[in-house]
Amino acid sequence: MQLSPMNNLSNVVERFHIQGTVADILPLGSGLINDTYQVTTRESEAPEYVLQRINHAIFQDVEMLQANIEAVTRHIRRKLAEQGADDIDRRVLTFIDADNGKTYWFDGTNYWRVMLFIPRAKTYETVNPEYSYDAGVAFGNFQRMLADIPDKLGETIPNFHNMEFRLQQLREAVAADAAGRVGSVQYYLDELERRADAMCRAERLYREGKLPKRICHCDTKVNNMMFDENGQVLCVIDLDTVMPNFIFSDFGDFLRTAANTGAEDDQDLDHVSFNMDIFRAFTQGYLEAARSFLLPVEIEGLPYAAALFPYMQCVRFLADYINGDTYYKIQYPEHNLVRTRAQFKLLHSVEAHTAEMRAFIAG
Ligand code: GN1
Ligand code: MG
Repeated sequence: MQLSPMNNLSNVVERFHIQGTVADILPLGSGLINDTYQVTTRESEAPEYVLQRINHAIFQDVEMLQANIEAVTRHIRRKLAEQGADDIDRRVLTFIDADNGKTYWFDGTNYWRVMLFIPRAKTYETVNPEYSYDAGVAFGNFQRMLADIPDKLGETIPNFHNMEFRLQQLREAVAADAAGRVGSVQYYLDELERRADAMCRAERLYREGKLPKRICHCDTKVNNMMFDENGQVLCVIDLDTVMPNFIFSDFGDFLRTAANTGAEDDQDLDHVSFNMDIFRAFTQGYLEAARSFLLPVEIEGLPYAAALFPYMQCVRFLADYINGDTYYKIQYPEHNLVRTRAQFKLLHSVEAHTAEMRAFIAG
């Protein structure tokens, strides 16, 4: 990434209409795309903030990105107010205006945004079944609240969770072999191709008019949910990818991260497996919140969704490895290959539980 002309982060924050004066700016979180910082303020009565550099190579239409996020947070805020919810500033993100009257600032090189830091809240990389149940309810409610959003949301990353498109990208990566790595990953390529048809089922059902798109979060990693000091879900964060999609996205991506007994990039594959207790708890919560608006084809497709997301992530990590690591942040040279292996192991474990998942859903 190029150095910014306003490399001094506090100069960036000063472009936004924050209360108080900046004390410190520290790295925050573990996202693979944007750069995130916590901004503390000197005055005890002033709130703290989150500063983010938007990854503009990935989110190319920042105007659309922020318009989506503003529409979503506005709508959720209104729903919460109608429900008489308290503590609304901790239940939905609040974006701060910049000098240009927008919720982002372009410094000539980078795009930035600032939001309120949610105090006394936590994210987790792993959760127990009780938290998973709550997360299921929360993501179900998130989709339900957004079902009647009046604004038309754009696709901030076109074809983001389109499996056919992701496979095409992998095949293009293989054909180009830019980093000379294809020879060493043939086993994974074969295994992925063997499942390709089955995994593109959602796109086929959509073309046949049988499967709808709804407003989804599309990045329901377990660490994108905030919990309060009592373990209650406060809100869903990381709204960059909120867009119309199949509900499979939100269901599948949560389980990909939360039901994995290992890490997304675990080097020890013995750690990685699919935890059915988390599956059952999350599914129960999700269906309690979402059953009223889901179609049978969506409910029946939930076990497929549980497999689709480790599969899709495998395809995306492997394509990035083959391309020479141009998309995801990596910490060491083989990181994307390690991620691919771990996601593939998870996929295997999900596949072994297909019948059990179906039985649970048929209930
Ligand atoms: C990225 O930014 P982060 O870490 O929440 C990615 C997701 C992947 C995830 C894999 C815009 O999410 O789609 O599932 O990494 N976001 C984008 O960990 O590509
Ligand atoms: Mg995130």
